[in-house]
Amino acid sequence: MDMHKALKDPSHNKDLPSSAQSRRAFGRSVLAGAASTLLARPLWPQAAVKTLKLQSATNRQVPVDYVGFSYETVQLADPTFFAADNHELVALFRALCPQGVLRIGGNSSEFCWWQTRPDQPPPPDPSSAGNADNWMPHSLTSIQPVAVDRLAGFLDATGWKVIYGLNLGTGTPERAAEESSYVSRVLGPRLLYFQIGNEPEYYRDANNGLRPADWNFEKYLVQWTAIARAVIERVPGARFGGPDVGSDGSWVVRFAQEAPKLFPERIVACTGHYYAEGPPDNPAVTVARLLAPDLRIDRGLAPIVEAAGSAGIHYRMTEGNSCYRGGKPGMSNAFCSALWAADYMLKLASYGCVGVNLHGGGSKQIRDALGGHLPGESLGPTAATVAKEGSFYTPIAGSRESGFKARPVFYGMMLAGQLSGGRMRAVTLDAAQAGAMVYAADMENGGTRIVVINKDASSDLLVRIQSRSGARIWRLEAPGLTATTEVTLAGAPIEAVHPWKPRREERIASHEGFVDLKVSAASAVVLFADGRLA
Ligand code: BDP
Repeated sequence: MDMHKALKDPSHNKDLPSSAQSRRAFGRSVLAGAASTLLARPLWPQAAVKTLKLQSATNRQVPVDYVGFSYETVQLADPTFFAADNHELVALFRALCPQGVLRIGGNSSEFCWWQTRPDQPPPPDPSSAGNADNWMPHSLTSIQPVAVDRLAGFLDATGWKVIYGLNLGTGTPERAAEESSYVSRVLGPRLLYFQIGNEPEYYRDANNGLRPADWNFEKYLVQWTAIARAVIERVPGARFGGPDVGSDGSWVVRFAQEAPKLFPERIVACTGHYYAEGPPDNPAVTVARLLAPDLRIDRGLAPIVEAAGSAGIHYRMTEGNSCYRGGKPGMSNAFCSALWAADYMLKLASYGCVGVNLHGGGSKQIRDALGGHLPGESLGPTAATVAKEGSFYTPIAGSRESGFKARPVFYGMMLAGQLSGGRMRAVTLDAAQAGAMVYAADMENGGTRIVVINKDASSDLLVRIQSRSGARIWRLEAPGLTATTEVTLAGAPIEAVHPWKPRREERIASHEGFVDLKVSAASAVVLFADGRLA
């Protein structure tokens, strides 16, 4: 797999959905209730209806902590951010998931240093300082123990756990040992595992420069091992994930094969990142491409999940989003990113990935992580206003002062999260329709849940599901693919100040052994069947 790289090549071309498809005119809004369902059936032109086919359950269990966020380590420089009394942020984390995973890392993890005493001198300036062509942070930031104390409270308040990134790029085994010892003591069971280094295969790239041009996996593993050993000396129970690559799947496979032999029982996950598109200032990065089929996942993920499985460990996509280099205004912060995220997260679950973290945070933190660059800022008249609230791709925008809000992509994550805790079932439609994606899972309580995503902005999607009993549905809707406001899930916005609950939960009755569902153009649905579907 070479996911991120393929994206970084602007010539990469995907098949675009046939947006020219004519929009089917339906005389009225159907399926608002059982009665209208019965009446609606005859209005549907038979040829347009797709029958959904469910196969038996797979062995892909979607963990309850499947969904999560990824933040820059530099976010810890403000100890009031991940803090129990940051109530709005706590509320939004809890709204997404009662037990999610926060991953802390990113480029800035390579430029943060652990400061235990106020008089402790900082390490020397990094070589990136003052080099405008370098896309890594240009200065070092100290992280104080108080940030980890507060993080513990934040994790208690949210019910979340953390994957904690240590510095390989500019760090030392001694500082990593100090930091990990404190982090592990204070976080205890809230700490899932450490990672060491962020996207290490890029260190040799000219715009990164953390290591010379002869940097390779062998050299990486030697340096990784030196830090892991130092950590284990201070934290006897330490666990690790890695290599947290940007894109190079061959590093993941080698890590899965070699690291567990060096440290038996201590390596719990293989990890990597995935950005659907980028950079934002490339005109080829468009909404249409974001929503087009993305074969890199289909081609790339299976061998990695398999390599992890052979090593007895899991694969987690610890970082990613719709567009690298901070996201693209009008796309990453718009409703299309919600439909993308729901599809992306569930597709990964269907391949046996155990979790997905979407990256975000403030514009300042992401700009600093990118060497002072945030290319989306100069794109279009509203970009600067959007950036004031947060990076373009962040699922949660805002600040303690101004309040926090869920961006559209958050809604897509929340929709995907409805299958957490379930066992995936293979599911298909009997005839293809551009932009139509379906996922299903059997839940422990006996019901089956189905997510239907219609990424096509010009055609409604009509789906027929075999079911003798009825179902409830929640719709994920917005005024259009590029809408940045008025996004709702089950008729309700997700707000930091009120706990989210469904406002419009539609019921569909079964009619002659089938449930019929209309998924409007550019929208998605989660269907909760009353029982387990055959
Ligand atoms: C990833 C880095 C992260 C950046 C992100 C981006 O890990 O720190 O913020 O790319 O490009 O490669 O937006």
